[in-house]
Amino acid sequence: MVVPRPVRLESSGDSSDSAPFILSPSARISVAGAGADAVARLLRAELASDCGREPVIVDEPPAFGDIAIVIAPGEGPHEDGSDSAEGYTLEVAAEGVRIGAATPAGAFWGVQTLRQLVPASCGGDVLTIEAVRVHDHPRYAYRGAMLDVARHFFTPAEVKRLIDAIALLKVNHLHLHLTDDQGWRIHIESWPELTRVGGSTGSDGSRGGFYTQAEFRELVAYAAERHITVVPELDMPGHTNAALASYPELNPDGVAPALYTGANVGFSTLQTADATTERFVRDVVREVAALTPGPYLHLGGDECLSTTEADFARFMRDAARVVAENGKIAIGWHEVGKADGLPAGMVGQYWDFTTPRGRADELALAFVRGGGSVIMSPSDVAYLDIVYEEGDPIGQDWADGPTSLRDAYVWDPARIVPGLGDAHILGVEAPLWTETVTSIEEAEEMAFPRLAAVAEIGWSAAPADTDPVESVRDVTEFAERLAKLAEHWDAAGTQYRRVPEVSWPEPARWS
Ligand code: TNX
Repeated sequence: MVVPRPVRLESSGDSSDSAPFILSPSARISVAGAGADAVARLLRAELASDCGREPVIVDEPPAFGDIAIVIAPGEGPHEDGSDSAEGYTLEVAAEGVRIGAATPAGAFWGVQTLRQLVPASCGGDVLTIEAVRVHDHPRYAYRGAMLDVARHFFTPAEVKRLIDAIALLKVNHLHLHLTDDQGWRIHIESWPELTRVGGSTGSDGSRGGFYTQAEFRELVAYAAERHITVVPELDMPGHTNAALASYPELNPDGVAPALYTGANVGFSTLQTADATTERFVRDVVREVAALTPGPYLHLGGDECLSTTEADFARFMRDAARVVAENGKIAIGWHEVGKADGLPAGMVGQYWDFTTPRGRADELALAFVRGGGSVIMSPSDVAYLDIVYEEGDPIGQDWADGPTSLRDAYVWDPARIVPGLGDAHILGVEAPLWTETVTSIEEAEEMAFPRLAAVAEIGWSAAPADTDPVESVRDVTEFAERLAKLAEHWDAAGTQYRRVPEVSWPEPARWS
């Protein structure tokens, strides 16, 4: 009963060693190997907040009834004889619980599986976990969620709450869309007006806000502790009205426009082929790269309807080279595939439909020809801001909406762009745009349960070549696992949409 579905989960329920594990008050967490202690501390914090238990952590071999976390080469699950970087094994038996992994990330994902196996109502005296054996590793290295903090701003505390919720689903990248027409959300020391002016408001005149560099570093560190890499996006040369309103010299006509709080796209552009703009790009990329330990920096490049094709191509090539000079791998929305001379290894993010329209397929493949790879975010199934049902008050419907749980679950990343298979797909990402999403509770309700569907597509086994996608994605079976997961969401206060495909747990009532 785990989401994403593990590669192998055997219930030991019918065998002789079927007795469940009982977490006694004297149980300890035994750690071995570099990084095991940090994972154990997170497990203890989770057991404390989920179940009111705080086992001691010991650096000695496990005794009967302990939870062991062992990190060492060869401890991961073996596929084709190699340790998988994020894989883990988990055994739950009467004698104890044992998580084995070759890396701390693997052990952390093992802990997330264990959390889901612990009954959500674990606050009582006896905590029992059914006996199982799990052998698990991800399909893709990149499993992402995106939060648009530019249209509506979300505080660091709110983003942390989302980080906790996505970690449970083994999502390992959080893409923050930091800049757009409606707001600039990351402080840049060398261009302070970007946040003073450009960060002062948001969509529909909502509260503005921005992250100081210290806050941003702290957010990145919080995510990193949970084995989640933050991917910062500075969207350019379009989607830049907030920057243009802050500095007149970035504008093609040299005049700063008013701040923008509407929901149109495609109307703004930086002045390209210009020394001031070039200095701006170098400065913002340098400062954000310095704040980012992760390998990626996203440059946007979508919907540049006010930039000529030639200016767009030259601008994206030059900006992507600046990212590479700063030691980061550039990511761009798939339109950036129009540019020649991109740095080798640049990553494209595909956001057209599951049936590619126009040149979207060709533009995605351009990144592969350049030695890079592609993140799949097909908007008709993976966009979390699309309405669940016709008439929903929150969300948009332009991407072939509504998008039901079934739509979000029954598709495969390797069956979208002909010629783009798993060898060149870095992973999947579900973006949440926030033109109409005004609070973190609303954001969660748009994200869950559909993000769980995309997380499973990113982690769990692929359908065999000749099999239909449904062979590994049975909505009815997924719905049963979601109903269990929702008990954990309820316990954590995570909001989710009670879509009709799932028999959700009874809402908690006042007694
Ligand atoms: C398209 S997808 C956009 C965003 C909007 C979103 C709304 C993409 C790369 N750009 O600017 O917020 O649609 O669904």
